[in-house]
Amino acid sequence: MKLPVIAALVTGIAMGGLAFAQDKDKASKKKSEGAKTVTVKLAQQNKSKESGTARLTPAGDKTKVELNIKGAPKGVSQPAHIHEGSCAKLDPKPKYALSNVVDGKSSTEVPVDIKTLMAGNLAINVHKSAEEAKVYVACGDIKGGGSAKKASKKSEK
Ligand SMILES: [Cu+2]
Repeated sequence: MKLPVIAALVTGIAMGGLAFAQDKDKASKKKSEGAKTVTVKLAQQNKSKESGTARLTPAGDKTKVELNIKGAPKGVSQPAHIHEGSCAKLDPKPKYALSNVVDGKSSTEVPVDIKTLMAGNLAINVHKSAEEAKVYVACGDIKGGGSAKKASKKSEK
């Protein structure tokens, strides 16, 4: 006669745990709401013929930054950063370091949420090489790159 009671109790605990898990799931979803993936266009600089995109994907209080550069020289490691300022007027001191672009690709998780990135006066740039870091080859202002229209530019790859 005791068994059904225990069974009910166990089920209750299990369901309680499930509900808790779902709540947690909802909470984390809510947190990232309104913070969607943003694509920033990177334009060539100094006639580099290198251009492409930076995709910013929210990852909680961090942001994944993926660079895709067309026309990047093969096998060359190109430094990339997020700087304060705009491409027209860049603070030469990097604000956040990104992984070097190699063969046109770079992926980094920066320790700042996407809203902060979008709200800041920031730009993403790529340098020619470690030796010629002073030469900028591509740049994009994060601000203004966040329009929904730009996200539909998938044809570029
Ligand atoms: Cu830089």
